[in-house]
Amino acid sequence: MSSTTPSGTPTPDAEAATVRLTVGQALVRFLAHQHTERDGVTQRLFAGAFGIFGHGNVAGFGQGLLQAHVEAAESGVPVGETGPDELPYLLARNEQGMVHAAVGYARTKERLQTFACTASIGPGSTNMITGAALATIDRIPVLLLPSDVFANRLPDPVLQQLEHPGGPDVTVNDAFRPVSRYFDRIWRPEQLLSSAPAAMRVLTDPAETGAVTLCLPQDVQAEAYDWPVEFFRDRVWHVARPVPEPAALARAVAVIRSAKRPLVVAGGGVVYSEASEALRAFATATGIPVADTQAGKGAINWDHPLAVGGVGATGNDAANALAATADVVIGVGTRYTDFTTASHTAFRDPGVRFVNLNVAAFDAAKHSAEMLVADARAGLTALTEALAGHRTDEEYRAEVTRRVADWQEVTERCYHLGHGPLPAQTEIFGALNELMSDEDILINAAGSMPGDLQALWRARTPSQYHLEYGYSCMGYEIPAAMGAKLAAPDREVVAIVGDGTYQMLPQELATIVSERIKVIVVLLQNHGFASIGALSESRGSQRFGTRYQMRNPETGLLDGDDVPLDLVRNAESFGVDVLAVKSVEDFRAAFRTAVASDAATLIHVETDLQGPNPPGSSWWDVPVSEASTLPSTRTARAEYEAGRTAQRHYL
Ligand SMILES: Cc1ncc(C[n+]2csc(CCOP(=O)(O)OP(=O)(O)O)c2C)c(N)n1
Ligand SMILES: [Mg+2]
Repeated sequence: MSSTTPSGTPTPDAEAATVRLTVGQALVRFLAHQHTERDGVTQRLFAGAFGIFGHGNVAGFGQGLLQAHVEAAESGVPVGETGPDELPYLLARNEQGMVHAAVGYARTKERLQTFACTASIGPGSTNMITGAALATIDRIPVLLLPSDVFANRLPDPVLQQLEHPGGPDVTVNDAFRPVSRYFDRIWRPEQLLSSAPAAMRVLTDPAETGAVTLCLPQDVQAEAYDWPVEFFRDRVWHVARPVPEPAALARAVAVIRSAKRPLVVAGGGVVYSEASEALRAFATATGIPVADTQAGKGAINWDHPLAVGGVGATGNDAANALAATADVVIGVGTRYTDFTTASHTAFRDPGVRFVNLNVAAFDAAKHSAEMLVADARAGLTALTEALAGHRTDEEYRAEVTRRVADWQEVTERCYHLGHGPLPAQTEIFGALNELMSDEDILINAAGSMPGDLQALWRARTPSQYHLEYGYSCMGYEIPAAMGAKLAAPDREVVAIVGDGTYQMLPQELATIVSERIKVIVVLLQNHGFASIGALSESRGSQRFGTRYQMRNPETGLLDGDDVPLDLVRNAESFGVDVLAVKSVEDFRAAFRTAVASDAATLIHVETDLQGPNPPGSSWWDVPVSEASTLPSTRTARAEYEAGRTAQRHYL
């Protein structure tokens, strides 16, 4: 029996009312009615659905998307607006890319809004696994809807079905389990009634969020059921700001008060919690310097008197010198990756202790810390209050000022090297830093860029610096820029990609063109892997296999001529405007042209493969072969063993 309006609004006899819809139709309607609320602002949880159709979803979830759209249009919803039961659909080009786009969107929205991603069964679905891992590692909410094999098993084995001889309920989608924070398979329609709300709870929980996966068998997607209309009522998920437990706060305060050389390490949690103001207030009041991680850069503006910049393996000398001698490290919203801890060599004071403020107990407990489980903003505000009157020594603060000033000189030099004949990429970053406005968004994930940016980028706002460095996934940048621009249409979104990254996942440029999304892509063309090439050389592997060269018939190796790949024409073929430059001055002009344009532009800039990169003072644990016939490897192994002696546990 159906007794609802098309929007799912309950009628007076709502208790008993049901509406007959397929699982695909029901899920679309359910998702359209989910909202988040934080600090009094309520918004839809799902801005839409990215998708690529195949036989697994075209007639199920896909039909649900279409029907909702047609019904909205028929009920008078104008073109370009979204009906109350509807999810706008965006056709992506690669399933991995569409998950990255959803992550880019959700991150720009501070995890309060996201996209659903629908994929066909088999390869369409497993293409999303890399994106799922990235989302879960980076703690960003995305809803993944991989299609799955028939629940009724009648036509088995269907196209693209894995047959596990000892387990007919095992499908390729089980590979999502370890990379999802919530995973379920909807074998029967009514399972959605409990599983869909459970999935929403995980998506909107700041401590648990990540990839949430609901596998949808293709026959079940098309199966009808009489749903209680209550299932489709507007729901609001209140995104919590847990406050610290008073006893835990007192313990944390006691440790901080005992410190002579405290240092804050600000991570992504500060940004997601919109705690920048609280962080600045904490630093200003206590005189405690603040270093940042890749996800936390910009949480404090670079020119705040107590901001010391990036810490760790790719950090700067100032932050690393302070880390090396800190007696109390206050980690706020950080998960302490090896880049932050320089593989457990950054914090060297023999008695160093940690106070970790984190919404996730899992992260708060790291390094035997005094745990302060709370929202970053609530926790920082409480700490500032409880520490009233407490301040670091003037001498320590003077040292901070001096070290930061020294590093800013290095930054200036790296920004204006005058390197030739091709520019160093640090000069391009200098130009970008100057040309981009405070609210514009810079996106990057992999290659030699993240290290340089972590050391050099002067982030003025928390939203300006969008580095995906949890999974450091080549190919994230272009689709993520698309997602970020959808989330922030009034800001310039600039994706920086290497030539290697570009070749891995350029396809969403086609989506960018078809959706008329104006992004700027800066392609740093250096004909190989500057990052892994330098790493290879430093670890004794002689840059083997890290340049794009033809196989040489004389040596049998990839050391022939440069591969005649033309990325300018390649990018043009997608329909984006392309500007090719070879100097910093021309780059500046090209960037201004790109900003002035309404269309997506890719700036192709030739840069020097060999850098130079900013000077590094830190260490990263990348094991070198213990036995080798190559002298370069043996030398590197000896250096590696020497480096390891600085590694320690924090027990
Ligand atoms: C999907 C993926 N595969 C492999 C890697 C390992 N990796 C890190 S950087 C890099 C090379 C990147 O080359 P490019 O994009 O040209 O940047 P460059 O190093 O030249 O700055 C590789 C292969 C990765 N991070 N992600
Ligand atoms: Mg390169």
